[in-house]
Amino acid sequence: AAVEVSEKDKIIHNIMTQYLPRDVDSILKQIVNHVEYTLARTKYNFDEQHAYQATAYSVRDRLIESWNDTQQYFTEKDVKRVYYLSMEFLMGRYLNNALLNLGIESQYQGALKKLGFDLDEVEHQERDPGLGNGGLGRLAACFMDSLATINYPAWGYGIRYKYGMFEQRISKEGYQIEIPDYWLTAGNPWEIERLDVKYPVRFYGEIKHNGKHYEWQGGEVVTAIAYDSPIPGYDTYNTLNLRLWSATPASEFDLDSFSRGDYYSAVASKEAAEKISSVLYPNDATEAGKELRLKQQHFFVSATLQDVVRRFKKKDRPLTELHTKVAIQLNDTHPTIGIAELMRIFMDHESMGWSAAWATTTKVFSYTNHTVLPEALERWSVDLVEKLLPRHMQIIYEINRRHLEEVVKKYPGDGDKLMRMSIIEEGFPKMVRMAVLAVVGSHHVNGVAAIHSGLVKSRLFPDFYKEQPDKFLNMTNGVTPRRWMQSANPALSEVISRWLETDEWVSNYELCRGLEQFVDSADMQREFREAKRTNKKRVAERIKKEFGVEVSTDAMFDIQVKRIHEYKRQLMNVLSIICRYNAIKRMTPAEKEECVPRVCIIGGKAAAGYVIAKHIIRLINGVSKVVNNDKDVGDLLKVFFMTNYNVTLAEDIIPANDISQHISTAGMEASGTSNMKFVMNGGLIIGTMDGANIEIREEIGNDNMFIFGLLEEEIDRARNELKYGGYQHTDSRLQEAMKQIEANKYCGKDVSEPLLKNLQPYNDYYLVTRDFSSYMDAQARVDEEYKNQTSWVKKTITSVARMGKFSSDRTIREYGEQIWNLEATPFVPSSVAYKTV
Ligand code: GPV
Repeated sequence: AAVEVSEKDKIIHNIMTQYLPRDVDSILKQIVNHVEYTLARTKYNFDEQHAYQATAYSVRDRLIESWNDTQQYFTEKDVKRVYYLSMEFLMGRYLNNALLNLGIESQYQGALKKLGFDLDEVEHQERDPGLGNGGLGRLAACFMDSLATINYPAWGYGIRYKYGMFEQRISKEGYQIEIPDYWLTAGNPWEIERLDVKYPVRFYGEIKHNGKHYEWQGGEVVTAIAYDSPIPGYDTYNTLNLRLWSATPASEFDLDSFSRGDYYSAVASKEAAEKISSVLYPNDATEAGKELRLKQQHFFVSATLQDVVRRFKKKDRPLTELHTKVAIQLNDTHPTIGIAELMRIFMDHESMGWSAAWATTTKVFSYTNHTVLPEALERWSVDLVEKLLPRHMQIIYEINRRHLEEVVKKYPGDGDKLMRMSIIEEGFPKMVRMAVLAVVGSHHVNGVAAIHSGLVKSRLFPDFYKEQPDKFLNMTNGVTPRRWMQSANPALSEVISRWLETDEWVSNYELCRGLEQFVDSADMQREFREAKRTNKKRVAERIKKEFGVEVSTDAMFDIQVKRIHEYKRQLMNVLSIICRYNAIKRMTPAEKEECVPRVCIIGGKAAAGYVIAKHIIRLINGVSKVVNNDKDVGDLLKVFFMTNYNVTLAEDIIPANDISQHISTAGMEASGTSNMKFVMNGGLIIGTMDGANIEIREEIGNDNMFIFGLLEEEIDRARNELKYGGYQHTDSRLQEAMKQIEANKYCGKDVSEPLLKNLQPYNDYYLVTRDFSSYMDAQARVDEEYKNQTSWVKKTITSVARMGKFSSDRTIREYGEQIWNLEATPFVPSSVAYKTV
């Protein structure tokens, strides 16, 4: 379609026809310009932090060019867009990712070198924005990278928390300490503040009927302000947007309180508005149930939907067609209030009737479930929802009434079914089940790995599955090879590209299958091992610096990094480490000669209020201290708790893994995503038949994994056996370890008592004692196989070659085709309105 070109457009085009040039000297000039004009520093004397900021601004300039063109192009083509709504985006650092995606890393390296800086060091100046807890937030970030790379029209929407995930420190005694993460201290060069993009969001108040429709009035109003970050794709000009909302006082004034002469308290009450976007709830897979959390949810969802509807209405057409241009993905139930909010907008603002509003709403939303743990399923008390969002409560009741009416029609007299399928849980207090609302209001519901999607159908929503089997899908998670291989592991990436004679695998992972034909090549084996050694050396240096302990790169690097949670069973890992320690203490010199040295690395944060998880951290630190200082052990075993695990630390240590642990009780880890990253980086997995481990095994083969433990279908029975006394472990190694803990060898009884209590048969919900022997057997196989370094490296090569399924590009294509109905839309300059390359 031809685009009209105005005189003004022509004038602007004539003076700004060129994109920012990409040669070293131009880039150098752009950086120095930002030092002087943006940072207002002298260009003759600036430090690394300012070099970082100026570099970031210069990269941002480029992204703004492509961002503007991409968005204008999408609008011109009137494409359908997906909006990914997530309370968490764990983006990690931007700079290196942007340079690699734009393909200008070496030019920036050159420019900075001329200025006397090392790009690597400059990149290390960037703060890691921790706007998420763990897997769910990082998945959203990988998805944004793939959406951009595949050229899908998409936006991310979330919250711009002032305080992200807390910084973790460890006290002298080995306890976790939480420090607030004020990540904006030095500003954020990647965001663009849009003071003109703002929406009012209301809370509390009352409902009036004006004869035509309901109106929500009074209460409190805050303003949501947009902060945009451009998201570049790899090897494409397309640039997407991540829009995060920040809360500010509403501009409308409550004249009453001012005229009452209550000036100071009126101002103070305005200040309270900012609390809404001030802090990320640091809970992983447990539900907090706090009023402020529901406020956060409605705040970002309401602003987002107003923004989406405004964009749709720019073209003159009925809102009943919204679903033809808009798909909204709910990242877990956190944004589910949006289903009621869109209904409210349709009916109360746009005068739509219920049926039309509901038909459209259910064609717009789809919902991803990320856990079957009952304690993580969000439920809000009816009282709270009624108070905070009175109109939404009315609408939810009406959604439920109509929904249950259908159920009654089909199953007259089946009260149990009605109770199970109701959005409202009857009880004291009455609760709104957000997951049921999400299922009822969505056209598709998906789990995040095959086993998990099965459990979503069979355990969480069996009644719904029976009625609408096609509504339920599996979308196995994936991770982006750009950040997790190309950027995090340049050593291995270089080897892969050289053997494949292309670096196209970075956006087409399946090409890595081509590595398999060389698996017997001694050269390739050597190069894989050299890359591994490079990565282990870097981590060894980090350990030396942080702990003052030397570790050998010949040792097996064994890593478990993830949020600390009982179901992830870090406790089982540390118990096996204690057993390993005891075994080493008993070894003869000849046996020691045969023993494979291990460096055990554990990392992760415990939610501040999760007492047992914090005890586990304390135990790990206690074991670390005893083992690392025991002269008898020497190099054979070293144990480190890596503090403050985050995306940046993950990028550093994952490439160094020989083996990684994904050992959740079967059925409890929905997918896991680090399991994928570890294998892509040339390591093997010891793990249970849980989450995506199962599909990884399917892809890379049973010989390339160390699988152990009960299967999901065996768990209920085993739990009952433990609980009612039919089973008691007899593993003498475990008995010895537990005795030592009981004798407070590793930590005080404040920690050892509650931990041991949890391991008693009637309390061992996570089946640590039940899976223990099988786990130890698997560990023995790991030791044995590691002795044959040739066969080991061959396993890692084969595994890297076969991991294509777990690229988030594959995942996002499946969402695009099966749920969102999107078309890839690469930018094509189609009119004079765009600049020329
Ligand atoms: I629900 N997950 C998370 O990180 N936070 C949450 O609040 C919830 C789930 C995780 C699951 O625990 C992982 O198994 C999964 O891989 C990840 O979400 C992404 O789907």
